[in-house]
Amino acid sequence: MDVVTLGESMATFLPGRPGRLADVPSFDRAIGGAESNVACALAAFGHTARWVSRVGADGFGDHLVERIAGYGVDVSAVRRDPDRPTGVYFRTAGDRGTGAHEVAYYRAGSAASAMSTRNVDLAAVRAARVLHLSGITAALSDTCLDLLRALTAPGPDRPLISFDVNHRPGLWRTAEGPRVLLEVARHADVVFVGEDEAEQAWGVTGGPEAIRGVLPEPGVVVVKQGERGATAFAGPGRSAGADRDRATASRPSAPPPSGPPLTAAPHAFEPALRTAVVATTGAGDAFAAGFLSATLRGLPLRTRLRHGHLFAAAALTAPGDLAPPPARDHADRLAALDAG
Ligand code: KDG
Repeated sequence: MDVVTLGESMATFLPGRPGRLADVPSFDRAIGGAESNVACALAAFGHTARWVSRVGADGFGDHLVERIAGYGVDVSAVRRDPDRPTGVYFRTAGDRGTGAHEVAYYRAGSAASAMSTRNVDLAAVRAARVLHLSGITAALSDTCLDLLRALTAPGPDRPLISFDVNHRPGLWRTAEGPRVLLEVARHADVVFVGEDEAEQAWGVTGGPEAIRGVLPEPGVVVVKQGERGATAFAGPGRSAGADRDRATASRPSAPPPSGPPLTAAPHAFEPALRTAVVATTGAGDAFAAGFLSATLRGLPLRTRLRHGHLFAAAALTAPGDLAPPPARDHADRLAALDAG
């Protein structure tokens, strides 16, 4: 597998019209889940991707597994829980970053929230060049947090760990969330975090450099700066330069890394693309997928950011979380264009 992702997915109900949850009369069923979103985008782009999770033995569980498999994602390690339901959530149309955004989760006690080191196939999770995780899992339950800690612990069979902070204040049952997210992020090799998210969670206000300052260990830190763009730092973290080598190793069909070594580009900024935004939810997952795809292909840091933006632009123009990324040859041509 190129990539394995692990996390909860939910039946997602998208509003039929703008307005408060209290006023919206009808919703369309879709699928949501940060980690399965990443797997779907990568599989749609031609990578091998597996999503690992637990869902209920119910219709929404069937729907999630069938839809995610429909993107070409391997779902063979998804387990059904006969006693716990599949999680569900409703959201409004407003932007996540604004006060107009409302989310109603019905996921406490869900099948995925009971994930643990004992009921998840750890070998299937680790059998990848990249394992993508997110801070949402840390918030679901103590057993999920233990699982996350086990997967991010140093070890000989550890794949490259990608971690999207995904701070969801509404999910945390304690005030420990920000501290736990920082702890887990420090154990990862590639970290994605929003500039606004870092301020909200950790009180870091000094921009990308200051965020890198609180996350010196990961080989790569990507700071997403909303519609302005994104900044990536590579090295001198714990795995400087090693991320690309580990991610591209043992892939017979992968072209040899063609860009300069990461240490030649210790950081890079790329502006975001201008798009007619329909809904921002899922754009961060798409960005992570694009960046990871380019990492797997051994592309230089700036090109990774460009692929992140290209994938995100596709998701931004769809009402749900997911939109297929551009075809690979098209994305490569677009990523090679110089702005201006
Ligand atoms: O990134 C999109 C996700 O936030 C959405 O699909 C729902 O996974 C989700 C969550 O837990 O918020």
